[in-house]
Amino acid sequence: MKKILAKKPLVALVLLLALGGVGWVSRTVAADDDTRAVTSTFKIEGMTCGGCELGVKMTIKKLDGVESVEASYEDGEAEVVYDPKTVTPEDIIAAIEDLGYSAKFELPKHPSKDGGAR
Ligand SMILES: [Cu+2]
Repeated sequence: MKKILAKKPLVALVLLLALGGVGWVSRTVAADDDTRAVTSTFKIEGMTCGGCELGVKMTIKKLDGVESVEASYEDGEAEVVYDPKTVTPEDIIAAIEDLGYSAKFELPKHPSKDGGAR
């Protein structure tokens, strides 16, 4: 009796992990299909130290649809990877301006090879 009880949760766990793995794979594939993350550079004026940089980074990262952010106060810019269907460059600029910096969207020099014309 004790043995069966001990075995069952293990089976359930293995099953759960297997199902979870399959779910994860299909979700990842689906995400590749219908989300197009883009990378944009924003020119930011007013950042003077690593604290500013961090503040900008954290603020942008909190926005829905933002995948990752790199900010540099020395370069006065932030590079943001985001899903344009969820968040727009305008939203990102507004968030930066809310912090008291001025920001503008820098048009990509090289249009992405797929979807550039859309
Ligand atoms: Cu600062």
